[in-house]
Amino acid sequence: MTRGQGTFGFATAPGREELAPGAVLLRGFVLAEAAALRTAVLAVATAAPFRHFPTPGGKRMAAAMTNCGALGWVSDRGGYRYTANDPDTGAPWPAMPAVLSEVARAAARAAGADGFEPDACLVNRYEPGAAMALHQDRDENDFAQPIVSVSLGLPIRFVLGGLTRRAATSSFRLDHGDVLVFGGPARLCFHGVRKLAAGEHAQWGRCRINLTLRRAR
Ligand code: MD3
Ligand code: FE
Repeated sequence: MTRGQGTFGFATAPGREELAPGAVLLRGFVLAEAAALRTAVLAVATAAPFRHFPTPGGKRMAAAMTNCGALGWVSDRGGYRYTANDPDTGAPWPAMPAVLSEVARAAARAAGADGFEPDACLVNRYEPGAAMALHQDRDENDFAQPIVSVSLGLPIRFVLGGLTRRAATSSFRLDHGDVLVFGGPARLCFHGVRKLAAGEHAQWGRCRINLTLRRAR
């Protein structure tokens, strides 16, 4: 993949928007890989099916989830953590398909973070009505590593806050093929997504998929 390069703090290349310092939106960055990404996600979900994890508070996550890579993010009554094995089957999470690690590396590089090698990919599937409340991603070991998020399927409203829960928020539409990179000062920003609106996507049908690629350890 040949992609433009940039630096956190460098705001105005075409297709590249800096939403906040360190938060870079690459619109349409994976449109050329959409079919390969769909094949990869379907293969992962065949080996490790989507499920709704219980939350520590005893509800269930609105998004259905699965993982691939050496580590997977899980939730249960005991809290949030990364595991090497699927808690439903005991099997290791499926290996990360090459297209996912390649897209993550290229997107991080385009945002100014060279050498990103994710070891965990959380796959979130939203159906109409599902949302994700404002939260921070802080279950990883090294907050100097960026996070890359890939949106596929139906569009959704993404909410980006600041470093405290009470800080002001802004919202942005995420479309099929968009990629976000969160690094530097944005790595610990609060974020979430509003309820998915009904719709039908030509490739994905009535859902939105989000791939969150992280370096967990
Ligand atoms: C900002 N997923 O899985 S993606 C998550 O659309 C998660 O499924 C949402 O938040 C989704 O944890 C939001 C955008 C995103 C992902 C990680 C971030 C935004 C972020 C990490 C730091 C700051
Ligand atoms: Fe998150």
